[in-house]
Amino acid sequence: MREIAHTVLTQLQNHRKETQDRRITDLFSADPARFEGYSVRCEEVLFDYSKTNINGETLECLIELAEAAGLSQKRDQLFSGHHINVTEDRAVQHMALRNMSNFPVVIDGQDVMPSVLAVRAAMTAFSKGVRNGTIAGQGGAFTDVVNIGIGGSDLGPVMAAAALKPRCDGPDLHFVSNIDGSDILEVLEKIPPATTLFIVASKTFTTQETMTNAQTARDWLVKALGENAVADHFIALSTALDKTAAFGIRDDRAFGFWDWVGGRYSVWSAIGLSLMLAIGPEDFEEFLAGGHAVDRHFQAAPLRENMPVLMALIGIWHRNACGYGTHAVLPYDNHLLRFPAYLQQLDMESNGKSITLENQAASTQTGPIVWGEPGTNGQHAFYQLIHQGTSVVPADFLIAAKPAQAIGDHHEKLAANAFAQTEALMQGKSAKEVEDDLRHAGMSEAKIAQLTPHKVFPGNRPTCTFLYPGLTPFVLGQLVALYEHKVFVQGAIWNINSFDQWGVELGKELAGELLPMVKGEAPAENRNGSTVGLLEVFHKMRGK
Ligand code: G6Q
Repeated sequence: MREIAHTVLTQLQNHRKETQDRRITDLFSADPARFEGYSVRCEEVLFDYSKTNINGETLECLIELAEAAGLSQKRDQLFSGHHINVTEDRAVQHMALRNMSNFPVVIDGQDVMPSVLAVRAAMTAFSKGVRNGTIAGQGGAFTDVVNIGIGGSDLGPVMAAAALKPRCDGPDLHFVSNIDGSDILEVLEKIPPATTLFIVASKTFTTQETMTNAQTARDWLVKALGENAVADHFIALSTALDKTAAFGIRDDRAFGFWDWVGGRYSVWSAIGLSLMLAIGPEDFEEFLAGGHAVDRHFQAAPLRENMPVLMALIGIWHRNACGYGTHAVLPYDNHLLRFPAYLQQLDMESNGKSITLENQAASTQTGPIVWGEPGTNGQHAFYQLIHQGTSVVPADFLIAAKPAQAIGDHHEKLAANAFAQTEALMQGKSAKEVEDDLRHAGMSEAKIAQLTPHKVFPGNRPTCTFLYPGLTPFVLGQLVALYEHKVFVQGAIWNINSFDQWGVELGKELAGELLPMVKGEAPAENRNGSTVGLLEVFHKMRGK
């Protein structure tokens, strides 16, 4: 963090110290219009942050921090194609993929929109062909599609296909990501080779997991249908089109993208083809349009009304002023089952850094641990800690006004639970309230004294709520883009590079060294005692 921003951060931390005992409920008592003042709308999405411990002064300080960190200039650099991913010397322009305007997007002196639109047109034509059966496998129209990819080449389509499940009217979609053989075997067991399309989704086309799974799928298909079937049954999504041909994939079945699309930002690109096959090109365009609407909002709205900026600033308050270490994402929307996992990659791979852009050790905490599960399931599991544990966990709640599938009063009950949890977390329950309740229930004074401390809820725990009419492709596009820009704003304030991921490399390197030892082809030399011991027992357990 740079000097000036640091000074403002210290002010913010002092402000926190001074307001340590402030109750969120008191902020509501002091300001009857707090909901209006501390909620913001962007198209279909309402973001309510009134149940956080933030007032006008806090917000002023946070906005000052964003300005001191040069947020507006950094945002301009992002959208104008600067190589802000400095360690990889790349621009960051996934927004071009959802650019629904007629404006050019220039990267390295060239408008990339003609290539973006050409790939999208090719994806659309291919999707239409597969969905109407004019593009078919050797046994006829494709009934099943298997996306083989991992990390950014998996999580986006997996999350979005689950989110939009009621819209999935194309071939059945399967995802294989893990190198664990069970992942692919369990899919291969249930699909018919003659009507299955395999998508090899890999930006680099070198990732161990994906290339191993792709080769296994290829061998399986060749065994069933012969070598000639590969050209009809395999397609690729990659930036390495030279490598896809070597695998046996036809040039017109390889859908490209570019190095300015980071893996975890690639669901908008050709990597989204499995999603497009499942929901159809029109819905996919709606998804892009939702993302684009957020891009326009992020660029134009004043900071005080800018949804991703506010999301980020609230996160900074919680992380750097209040010292909270984690952030929970709690969708009251079963279709958002994989959204927390998606956000884990987006946030933790982007901002889990400790070196600044000036090559200094970060002097403040950076990205929090992101986690979560859909409600109401979580309520019967980990919410105990959120309500009464020693750690405060700021949480995002997400809920649609209308259900994806209506039945009885399920949705009203779901919504009541979501709103109730945010109330309970904020209000808590005092010892006096507990005692009154217990007395009213006729309990003895001795028992009341023993039980009361266990039934007290400290409250004052912050939550934000996202409310939207229904989980449409447009709304999903908005939600994803909102969190993307939130992560960008936080990275800008922490002065780190949110777009590289060197931290995933060392483990890969060591796995490469260890493989011959695991296979028993090389002795376990020069390793630490634990690894040597583990390898020895591993081989013994395998009877070798
Ligand atoms: C994302 C990361 C990472 C990447 C996977 C798959 O930002 O870079 O999750 O997406 O490692 O990489 P490939 O697409 O190259 O196979």
